[in-house]
Order: sequence, then C-alpha cells, then structure tokens
Amino acid sequence: MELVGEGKRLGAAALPGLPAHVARPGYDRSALRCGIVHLGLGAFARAHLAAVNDAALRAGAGPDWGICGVSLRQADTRDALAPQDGLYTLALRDADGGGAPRQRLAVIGCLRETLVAPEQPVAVLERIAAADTRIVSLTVTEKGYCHDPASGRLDLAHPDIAHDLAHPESPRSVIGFLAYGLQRRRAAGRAPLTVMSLDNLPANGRLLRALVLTFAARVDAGLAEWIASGCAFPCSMVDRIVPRTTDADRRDTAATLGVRDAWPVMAEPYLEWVVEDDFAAGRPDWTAGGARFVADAAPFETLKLRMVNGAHSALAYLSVMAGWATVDEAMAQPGMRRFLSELMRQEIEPTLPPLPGLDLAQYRHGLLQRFANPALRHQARQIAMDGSQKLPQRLLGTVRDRLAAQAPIPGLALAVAGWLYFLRGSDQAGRAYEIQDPMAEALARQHAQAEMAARQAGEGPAAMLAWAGAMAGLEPVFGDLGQDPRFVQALAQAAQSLRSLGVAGTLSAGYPPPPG
Ligand code: CS2
Repeated sequence: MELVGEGKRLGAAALPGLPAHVARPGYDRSALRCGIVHLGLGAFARAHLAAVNDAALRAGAGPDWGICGVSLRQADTRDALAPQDGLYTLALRDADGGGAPRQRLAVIGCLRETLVAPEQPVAVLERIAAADTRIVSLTVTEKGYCHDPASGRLDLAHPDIAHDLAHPESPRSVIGFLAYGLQRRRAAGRAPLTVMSLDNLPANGRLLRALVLTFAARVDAGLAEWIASGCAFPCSMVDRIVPRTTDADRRDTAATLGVRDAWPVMAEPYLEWVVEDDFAAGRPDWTAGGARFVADAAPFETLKLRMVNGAHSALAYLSVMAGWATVDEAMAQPGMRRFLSELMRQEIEPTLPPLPGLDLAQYRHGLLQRFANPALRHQARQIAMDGSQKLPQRLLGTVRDRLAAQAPIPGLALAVAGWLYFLRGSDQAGRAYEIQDPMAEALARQHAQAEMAARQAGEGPAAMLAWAGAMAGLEPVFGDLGQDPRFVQALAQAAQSLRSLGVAGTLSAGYPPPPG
C-alpha cells in the first residue's frame, strides 16, 4: 500500500475545507460512545454497516451508537485510520446513462476507535465486556467461523480453536473473542447483548450462536447457559459489492478531496440489508440508511446467497481460467450474460422460497446490471478466494434442491466444474496463480488424485467421469453429494466441455443447452 503523496491528511480538522459535494458526518462525533464493537474491520464493513450506521446518526440516532472497529489480523487499517481520527471516504461508483463513470463521495464519521486484536487482545475482550457495548457485529468472511462448511459444526481441530481453548487471555479466533469477552461481561455483572453476523452464510446468526455455545460450553457450562438465555443472534442478509481498494483509488480520492486519505473504500451504490429485529440491548434505527427489519431473514438470505453470490462465484472461476480479470470485463464476453441469466432463471430461481412482492425477473436483470458496472473493476481473483468455504451455500444447496426435485443441473454443474478446473492452479494460457483457500493443501491433493484417476481411466468420457467422481469425493465441501451419480455425471459433462472447448468456447456454444 502506498501512502499517496505529500500534503494535508483527512481528519477532523480537514472536514470544513472539503469540496461542498462531499457528504460529511454533520453530527457531534466527540459525543459518540461505542455502542457497537465490530470484529473484522475490512472494506465491506466500512462500506456497509458503517455507512448505514452513519446515516442513522445523521438522522438523529443519538450518541450511543459509535463503532469500535477491531482488526483481527493486521494493523494496517488502524495505522491508516487512527491518524485520520477514524475518518475515511466512501466512494460510490457506477456509470451514467451514457456509460461514463461517476462517483459520489461521503466521509464516514461513526468509527470512533480502532483496535488490533493480536496487539491488544485484552482490550478487545474488555470492549466486549464494556458497559457502553450493546451490539457486537462481525464481518470476518466464511473462514472466520472456524466451522466445517458441509456440516456447520465448530471445527475443534482448527488450530485457532485449539489455541483459544488453552489461552483465554489472548484468543485468535472470533469464536474465542466472543466467548471470553462475554465471560468477562457476565463476571462484571453486565447485561447480555446482541451478537450480529453480517457474513454471507445461511442462517448466519443461528450458525454463530451454535458455534459460540459449543465453545463456551467447553469453557464453563454456566457461561453457555447465560449466552443462550440472554444474548440475541439475529440473522441477516447483506448485499453490496465492495472491491478491494487500489493505489489508483487512493490517488483518485485524494485528487477529488484535496486531502490524502490512506484508506478510502469503493463500492457500488446498491445496498441491501435485511436483518431480524431481535436485539437484546437496543439498536439504532438503521432504516435511515436503507436497512429493513424483518421477523425472518431466511428467504432473503437464500435469495441473495444463491442468486448474487452463486452467480458471482460461477463467473469468477470461469473468468480466472479464461484470463478475464474483472467482473465487468467478463460480462462483456459473448455468452457470459446469457449463461448467468439462464443459470438463474432455469436452475436457481425455481429453488427459491416465495418472497411476496419480489419481482424475480427484475431482480435478475438488476443483478446483471450490477455485475456489468464498469466503474468498479472488481477482480475475479478476489471473488475466487476461499471456494471451499463458499460453494456449499452458494451453489451446492441449489444443486441438492434441484436433484431432490429430479430437475436438471447443467448450468450449476458448469459453475462447480469451473471451480474444480480453477483448482489446477494455472489458467488456460498457462499462467500460474496461487489458490487462496484455507483448504488449499487438501484441494491440491484431491486434484492430483483426480488427474491420476482420469489417466488410469483412459480417454474421453470415461476419464472425465473418473476425474469428476474423484473431485466430488471431497467430503468437507460436497458432503454426500459426491455419491450422487447424477451430480458426478453432470460435472463430468461440464468439465469435458471446458477441457475441449475452453471457457470462451463453452459459453459461446450456448452452454448449457436449452431444456428439452
Ligand atoms: C463476493 C461477495 O467476494 C465474494 O465472494 O461474491 O463479496 C459479494 O461481492 C458480496 O457478497 C455482494 O453483496
């Protein structure tokens, strides 16, 4: 990361001098207490939760709802933002009717404190226990939950979990931080609070509750009981595309602001947040920033994970293999838009629970427009990360529902085959890349075994069937799906097409074929 040039830096003193078109806090920041402790202070949280919370504060939510942001691994966010009084810029980018890029800038003010967990683990635990704290929220990505993706159970063999069970003063995992932070809270005689997951996992609140309770029960049965009976774990659906910030984004933001911002965040204007109205110790009125409170978030989560994230992952693996760097570049390739549209229309949409009032065709069109946004430059490689943690809820649940309904899965199989193909570690032009995935080693072993099985099976369809069967045997990801011959057969067919025609050839041939 480069610290963009010389000159004045964004901070409280710079606010009055910013160009008039840049929105700014407009509430009394110095009066803010940290009612929210947020674990995982990445770009997504700063462009989603914090942006919505900022809107609530501007609308008069009051001084209780500042955010203490916690980075779980690196110090870079704190190092960038602390010298700026926690202020940073959010740039919402898209294109106007004529296709010209445009952006709207706002300085977000609700981040009042930043902590770095490995440097100050006790400070983080104390923050969770503090009297002011009423919500602990999380964006730690799928792998941060330390669970087995196929079964949803806490992975007790995970090195961070094993470490945390032995080190109550210096946990590493979010599960450890939550359990020991709540233990301190209980010991201090403070009231239970809300623990709110904002990650792309189905029933994220219920999953998190089960993981925390499993861990807490090993620490102290009374603690587990206190958490189970008093803390709330609302489920939520979150949606906003937030690419990683680049140095070009930093330069561009500095040029517009007239001051340097070490870590602005870029996002699309679109935002969805549907959260269950189940809070143990109050909450701000986030509707001011576009949130919706509901009794049951499950249908919204399924819609979002299967349509947005399912299509995103399908596009990402095929694009990496074909050498298309960004999502908008991939969307401009012959066949890609059609493939994603048909994947959603024919295979994903029939599996979705009813959502009264939702026009699915419009949602699908809107989503394809969002992917085509030329101002985001969202890297396919970023989405391709951590596939072992993402595929179950993005694609495999849909596959299961389709198979249970005796329905065909050619598009879903192409998406999954894209991931398996991507795991070979080099694209179609032979350029090597690293597989970033907590299961990278197991995936590489499985891939090598599958290649061997294919060679032993000979040529053509038999070889592809052996290959697909071996890859689908990856139990932590596929569970029992790997035993279903219909799944293995569809995977083999899609993989065969990718191998013989390549990604571009497969898509322009109109894969998957129309039904009937
Ligand atoms: C993406 C998501 O990186 C990924 O895996 O699919 O981060 C996606 O951009 C968001 O979930 C959109 O809400």
